[in-house]
Amino acid sequence: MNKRYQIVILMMLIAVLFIAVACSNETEQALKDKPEQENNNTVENIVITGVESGEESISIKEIKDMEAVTKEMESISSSGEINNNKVKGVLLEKILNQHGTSQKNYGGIRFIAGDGYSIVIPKEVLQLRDIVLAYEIDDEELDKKSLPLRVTVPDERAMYWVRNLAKIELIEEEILTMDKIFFLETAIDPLNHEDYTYYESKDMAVKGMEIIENYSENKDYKGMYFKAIDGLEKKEDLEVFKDGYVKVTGKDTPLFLSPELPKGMHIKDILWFSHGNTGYFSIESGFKAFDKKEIEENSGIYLKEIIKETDFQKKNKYLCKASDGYEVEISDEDIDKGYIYARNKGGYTLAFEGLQKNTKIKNILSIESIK
Ligand SMILES: Nc1nc2c(c(=O)[nH]1)N[C@H]1C(S)=C(S)[C@@H](COP(=O)(O)O)O[C@H]1N2
Ligand SMILES: [Mo]
Repeated sequence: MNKRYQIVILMMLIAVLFIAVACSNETEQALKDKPEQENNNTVENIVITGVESGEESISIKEIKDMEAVTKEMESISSSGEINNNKVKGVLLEKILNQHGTSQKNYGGIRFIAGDGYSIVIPKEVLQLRDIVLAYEIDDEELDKKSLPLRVTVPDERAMYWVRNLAKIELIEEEILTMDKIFFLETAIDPLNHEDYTYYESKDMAVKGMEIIENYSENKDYKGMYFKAIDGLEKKEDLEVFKDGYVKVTGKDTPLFLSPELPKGMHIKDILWFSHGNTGYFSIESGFKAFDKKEIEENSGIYLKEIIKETDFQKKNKYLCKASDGYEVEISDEDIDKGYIYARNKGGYTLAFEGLQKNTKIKNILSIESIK
């Protein structure tokens, strides 16, 4: 072998070594779900933000000195089981009344636990339910994980029963109607995909921030809303979403999750979510949630089902855009003829039953209501 060949082979070996090292680094750095966090049992005061004075703090002792209530209540577990509990504690409403306000005044209230868990109780639940900050359940002191208080909400899902309560955020109501929908599969395609290790599987995920920065119209709008295929509804804070990921390959997708969040905050099998006036709809989830129909030799779902499901703002005209910039304007009369199907070659098409071929939009990215 001559010298030149030896040098070439040596360089190739170095390159292979370099790639191998880079790859192993990458797998090491790949996002991974952390085991459940320890709870923080040092909570002595509950902080309440969003009150007129800005922020208040109430000690656990003060809460225990208030008038107690005892209530029998049911909760619904994530698998649909009903649990019966006798809870003793103080009504949230009593505490809020002391600060000159009521749970009915808010668009939502976020309960934040010492262990990193948090959840927004939405307006509809606040209007309807007596929320008790409990320090005894079934005539017993709380278990260690729940101390010092557990939020209890009758006849609602256990996800609202926040253990280890540390902070309460009162959220002002802000209403925006959704008038633009992005189709998630097309929308995320050009975004940066990161490796995400989910249990035993190596999947891909897109950072929440990327989605918001690229598509949301009101980027600072605080509240997000999620709806899953099974009907689960959930509100989440913009910041929590931006720091998290949407897993787009493998099990339970689209799945909202983050290595920093307790598993109870993950949202599996998302059908759609909204951020202010901007919605994001998963076509693949739509295929599971709605009946697929044979339409013009394709198997798809009607756009009107998506519009109905998402409570999309109806106007006189709709602008439909493809990922390559192709646009079609559709009248309110024709919009119900729209249907979406997966192309054999990949990607999704929006077509209109009985309309001309040029209204067919390959790689459908978005639809918006216009005047
Ligand atoms: N602090 C804290 N509270 C929490 C959670 C959590 O991870 N941390 N998980 C929630 C979820 S998702 C559910 S379903 C219930 C589970 O309650 P259980 O263990 O009493 O069944 O607690 C809720 N409260
Ligand atoms: Mo849960």
